Amino acid sequence: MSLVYIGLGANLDQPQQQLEQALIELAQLPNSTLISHSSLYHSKPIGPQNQPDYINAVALIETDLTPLALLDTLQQLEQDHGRIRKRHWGERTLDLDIILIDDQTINSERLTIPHPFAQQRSFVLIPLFEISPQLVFPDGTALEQLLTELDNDLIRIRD
Ligand code: A4P
Ligand code: MG
Repeated sequence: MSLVYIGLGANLDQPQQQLEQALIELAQLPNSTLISHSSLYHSKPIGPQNQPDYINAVALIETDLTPLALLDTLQQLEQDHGRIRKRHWGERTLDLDIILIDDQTINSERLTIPHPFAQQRSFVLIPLFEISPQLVFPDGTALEQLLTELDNDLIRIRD
């Protein structure tokens, strides 16, 4: 059994509804339980600026799936949301990133855990702080410390 934080993002095709639906689907993942999730947040795009603003959130699940089985399942969910991968860091109907798996570090061809950019991204860290303020990354960095170094440029839209 692993505790897994999942970052959700969307900026196309009614992104708020995409995320609300994705949270329902995460609650129905096989061999898994949805423990909690953050509010939804508006955020400015990181990467190419000529794309719509994002809606972001973070969810915490408990799962018996292996990391790669979980990745497969999440990628299938992205496909079900009609995701077309247009460009790196570009627009998408649903992006599901695995942020953390327990205190594991994974560097394989398909999976990097912790997610390589999580520690720099307010759209990950702020929702994460909402559900797990005491969280410490596997390298010993406290989430609370990261947030003191970061602008809070997110707007919370819903509980
Ligand atoms: N992969 C490796 N590690 C992971 C992981 N921890 N979780 C591999 C999920 N996938 C992981 O991902 C490409 C490959 O990464 C997968 O096949 C998997 O094997 P992708 O999401 O399909 O590729 P991408 O479109 O290039 O996106 P990438 O690199 O994942 O971009 P990000 O980091 O997801 O960023 N701005 C705001 N405000 N909010 C956002 O949510 N998101 C992005 C996308 C850019 N700007 C944003 C946001
Ligand atoms: Mg991704």
